[in-house]
Order: sequence, then C-alpha cells, then structure tokens
Amino acid sequence: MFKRFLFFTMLVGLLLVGCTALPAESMSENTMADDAAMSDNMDMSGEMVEPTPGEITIVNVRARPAPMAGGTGAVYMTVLNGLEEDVQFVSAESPAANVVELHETVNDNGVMRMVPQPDGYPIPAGGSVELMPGGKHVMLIDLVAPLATGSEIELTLNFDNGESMTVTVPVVEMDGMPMNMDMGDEAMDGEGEMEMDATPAP
Ligand SMILES: [Cu+2]
Repeated sequence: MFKRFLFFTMLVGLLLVGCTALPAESMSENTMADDAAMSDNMDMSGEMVEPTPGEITIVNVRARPAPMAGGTGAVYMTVLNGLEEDVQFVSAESPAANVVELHETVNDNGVMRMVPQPDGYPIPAGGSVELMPGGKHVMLIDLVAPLATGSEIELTLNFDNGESMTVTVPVVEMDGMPMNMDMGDEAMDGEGEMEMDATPAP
C-alpha cells in the first residue's frame, strides 16, 4: 500500500480552495521574476504566494485519489502565516478518515520513510510551509470511504494559537513524476522499499 505513495505526483496548476484562499488573479501576477524570495513562498506551479497580513491562509489544497475504504490517503497544501507570530500547525482532523496524522516522507539512505510528526510543522511569521508529495503531508488513515477523483472532503487544521480552520479538499488525479521522488520500478525492489516508520519522532 505504501509503495503506491512513491508514484503520486505533483499537481501542475493551482487549486485555490479554502476559506481564505487567495484570488487567482493576484497569484498569477506574481511571477518568478522576483529573485531573492523565490526559494521560499513559491508553490509547486512556480508562482509566488504571499501571506495575507493578519491571517493564516491555505492554498493549493488537494488530496490524491485512494481506492479503498480502510486504506490511506494524503492531503497536500501550502499554509501561509500572515500573522506577526510564529505558529505551529499541530494537528488535523477529517470526517473522511478515522485517524489523521501529520507526516513527513524522508529519504533515509535511499529508503523512503514516512515519519509521523506528532508536533506538526512550524510556520514562521510571514512565512509558509508546503505540504507536497515526497515531503510533508497530512496522512489520512483508515479512510471511511474511497477518495474518488472529482469528489471533495473536509479537513480541519488546528494551530497552536487556538485557531482552527476547515477547508474543502478536492480529490484530484496527480499526473507526471513527483519533483523529488524520481524513481522507477526497479528502485522499488530491495532497498527502495517504502517503509512506515512507526517510531514517534523525538
Ligand atoms: Cu504519511
């Protein structure tokens, strides 16, 4: 089951869904021309995404399809912190899954492991965190139903400042190779195996 994770792919293009999603026009005006800030607040389409002052915003949220009830799924997004304080994205919940965890896929000497991140992800003031295939993700465990392409699920994000927000997550097909998990079938044999690391991070 977890092996399938390697094949999930980057979504090209923007899906702007959520309670405080940025308008598409303002994002497309921000091009890659800006130099220094490029490495940070840039989403997977290569466009700049700036935090909205005073708010936490969630952009480019999407879930990959999942074939089985009782199986797993993953949700990706970019979370932008427009507040003047750092915040921690500490947990998430969804009616679509009985268990929701925050994970990070790491390359441990060639073995891709999903490591639970029970403390969540820090988001610096004015900064962002990107959840993407092959990296940080919201893990849906024990799905209530399959996630079919074109359907939607609700996901609630909880932050350590007491804020929570619920977003509607579209289930989208993810074509093409993942940005940083470019490996073929042969890499899946032996050492290329995906393992679930059940050890809680320190
Ligand atoms: Cu995971």
